[in-house]
Amino acid sequence: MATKKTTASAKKKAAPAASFSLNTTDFKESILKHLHSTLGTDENKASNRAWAEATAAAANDFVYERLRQTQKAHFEADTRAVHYLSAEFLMGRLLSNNLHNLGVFDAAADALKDLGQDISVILDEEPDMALGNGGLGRLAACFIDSLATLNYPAIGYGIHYEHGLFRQEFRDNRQIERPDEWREYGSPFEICRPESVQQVPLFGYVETVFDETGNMKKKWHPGRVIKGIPWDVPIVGYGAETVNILRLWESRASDFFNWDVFNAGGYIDSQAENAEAEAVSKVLYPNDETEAGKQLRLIQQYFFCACSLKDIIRRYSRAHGNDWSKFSTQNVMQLNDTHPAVAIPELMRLLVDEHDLNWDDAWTICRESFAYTNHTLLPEALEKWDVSLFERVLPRHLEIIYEINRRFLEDEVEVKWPGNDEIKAKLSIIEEGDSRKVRMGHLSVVGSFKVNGVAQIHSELVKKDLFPEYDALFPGKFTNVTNGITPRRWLKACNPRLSALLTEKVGENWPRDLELLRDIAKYADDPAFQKEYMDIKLANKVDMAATILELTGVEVDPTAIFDIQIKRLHEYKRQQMNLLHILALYRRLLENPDYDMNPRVVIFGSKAAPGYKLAKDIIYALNCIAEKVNSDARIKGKLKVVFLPNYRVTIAEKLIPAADLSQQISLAGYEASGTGNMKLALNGALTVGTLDGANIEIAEEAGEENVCIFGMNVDEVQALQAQGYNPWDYYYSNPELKAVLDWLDTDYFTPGKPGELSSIKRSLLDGGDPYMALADFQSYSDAQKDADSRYSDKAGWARAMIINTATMGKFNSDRSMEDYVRDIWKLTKCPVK
Ligand code: GPV
Repeated sequence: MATKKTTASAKKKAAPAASFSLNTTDFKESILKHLHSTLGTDENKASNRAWAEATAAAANDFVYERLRQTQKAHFEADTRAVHYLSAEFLMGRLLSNNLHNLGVFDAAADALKDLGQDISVILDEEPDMALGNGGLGRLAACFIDSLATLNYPAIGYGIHYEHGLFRQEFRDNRQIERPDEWREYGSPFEICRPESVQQVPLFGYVETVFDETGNMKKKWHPGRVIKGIPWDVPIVGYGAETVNILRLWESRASDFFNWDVFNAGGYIDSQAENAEAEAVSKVLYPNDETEAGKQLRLIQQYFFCACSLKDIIRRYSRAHGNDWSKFSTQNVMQLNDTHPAVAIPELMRLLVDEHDLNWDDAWTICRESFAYTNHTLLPEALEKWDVSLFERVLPRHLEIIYEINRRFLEDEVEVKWPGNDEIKAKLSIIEEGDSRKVRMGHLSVVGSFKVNGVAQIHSELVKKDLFPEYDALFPGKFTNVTNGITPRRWLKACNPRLSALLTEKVGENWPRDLELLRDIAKYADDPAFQKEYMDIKLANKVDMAATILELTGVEVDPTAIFDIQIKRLHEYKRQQMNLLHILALYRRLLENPDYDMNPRVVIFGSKAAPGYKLAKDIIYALNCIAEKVNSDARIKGKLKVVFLPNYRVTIAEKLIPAADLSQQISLAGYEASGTGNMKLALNGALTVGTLDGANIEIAEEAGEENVCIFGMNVDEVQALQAQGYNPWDYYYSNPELKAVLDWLDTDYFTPGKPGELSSIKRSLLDGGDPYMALADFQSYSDAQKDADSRYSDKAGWARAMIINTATMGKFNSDRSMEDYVRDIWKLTKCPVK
């Protein structure tokens, strides 16, 4: 990273975070003014919500001013910009983040205090903006934070879902889903921009026509048109020099289309049309890493891509008119996975059909403008659309895809591998077979100038296992950018105690330059510093224990090991292996109440996709096991199990600062990167992890001795798969493993209802254990034992935690952004004022 070599002392003298000042008195006046004139209430009767909105409005006075300055600077400089196209942005709460990035958090806290209000209570009013499922959506949120912080011209484009990820409740230990209502009464963090509405055509048919000069043209007669309404969420960079925007599209029925129906006497029908159009942005698909193949999802994807491209073109044309020669020097579009891949044929359609470019020129522009990030190798996540569905929804786009494919196979594949039909079938954007399909990953690779994976090992596997022929055909197209996280949200704001200590030691610039934290490594063996650091960890655990009690009624000991697995529920992430280990510990304690282990609280936070049966069974099992274990007096509180309901960004912000152990236990080769692993390590937790995704790089940075690595590596996994994996071998040869699996068939955890937990055992034995939990079980159990004995060595443990915090600089998402800028986007900074 560019700033790595800057000395700490130079950094300490750098300008403070805020580029303007706002003292407590000003802030107080501003909050009162907004309470009166924006909220129409007064301090004697204001609800917490009103206080929160008034505080947001006070902050917005600055945000909007910086936004205006930013837009002016970008327009005047006419700079190249990146457009981050993503179906998900998992923003979490915005007020606390904006106050931190504006540099006025303390002023706001003091102002509210003077007004008799507690800022933490006020901040708690805000619902999470959960317009994403998990890592992919949260990554997008971290990236736009970093882009604004680094003064890069960037826009995030996505969908303004009315309902974000469902709210999770437990009923009789089972997950039930309730609709998320993040903006039931509006949100103070978004601005509607009716002046930038876009029309989106859908369905219909394609007509071949000839223009005056006899040229053949294609004319799409859409069956419907819906409109996209943009909502802008200001993205405040740290220090608030740049304020970029996240532009989210809301769908509505198109006025003019509706009037026809209305005037024809179809008032009632027109209401049905409204509902259909509004359905497009109504709800986020809750399937993480599985493609559903549903029509509405394809329409969602096309909807936000079509709106975004027209928006980009409108902005471009304002400066460059009909001169398309600079389009790809002014614009780059990053595809966050294949969800926005339909933007490629849409840009072709706009250029060829609507702006009369010839195919070759249009294709050159496309291929110079798109870049694609792959986030998984899981086959069930690689999107494929039935040709018949595509044809119905987007008939012209299907034609364009066929033409892209025909030229690609004839001009590129045939030239490289003449007469090789097998390779052609493999590389074709169309999958042949009983039902023909459009392969969105193939389309993304063919239509982009760069393709990146999200951690070193993942990027290697993308080349080696997923797209080897493409890598041979397009040398240099494939690259890596390791993911990152914003240290503003994931350390400064969420862990104020540790942040204060770090600032005291290395100065106030670490939230920009996380490499500065390396400096604290020199205190790793200093008993006084160790005490300060561990006192903070304990205080965070005490807070967390209170939250656990409040949310679950379970009492936990803050001095116990807080062992945390927080992530979506997936077989490949292997929560079921953690479950087996809990049963093993419980069994050891029952057999020997003096079994030597530190008290441990195993904490889960996780949502299962509503249709993912086994994932929901695992949640159910963990809740049942928790009930039994937590109330079993025989084990004297040495083991507790907690499953926190409705895990989300806001819960993560409380849990991560309180973690001792970070469970990152995916089968090697399956977790593309992981980003929770980075957040937990930055906040001091030791990783119990496989050599998968970014765990490998975390271990490199922290040093092998400061993580607990276990299990098969990618090569060993692939070798075992090739040789033929038989989970029964492990069942019969490991008595403890057999005992805990058999336990699941009894009614021990579900009194009177034997067999209720059997699906987990079945999936691991009859089901073939596709993610090899049984093969890694013993090694996992050993690593957990190792972690336990290291926890007993207080000084050694403190040292390891400190080193973890000190060495996570690489995982600053600012570094990820600089990597993208250097290797892919080629942007230049545009300082504002
Ligand atoms: I594809 N990821 C996700 O959260 N949802 C998805 O639909 C897909 C990928 C995740 C990966 O699983 C993580 O390993 C990765 O860290 C994250 O994307 C961000 O790259």
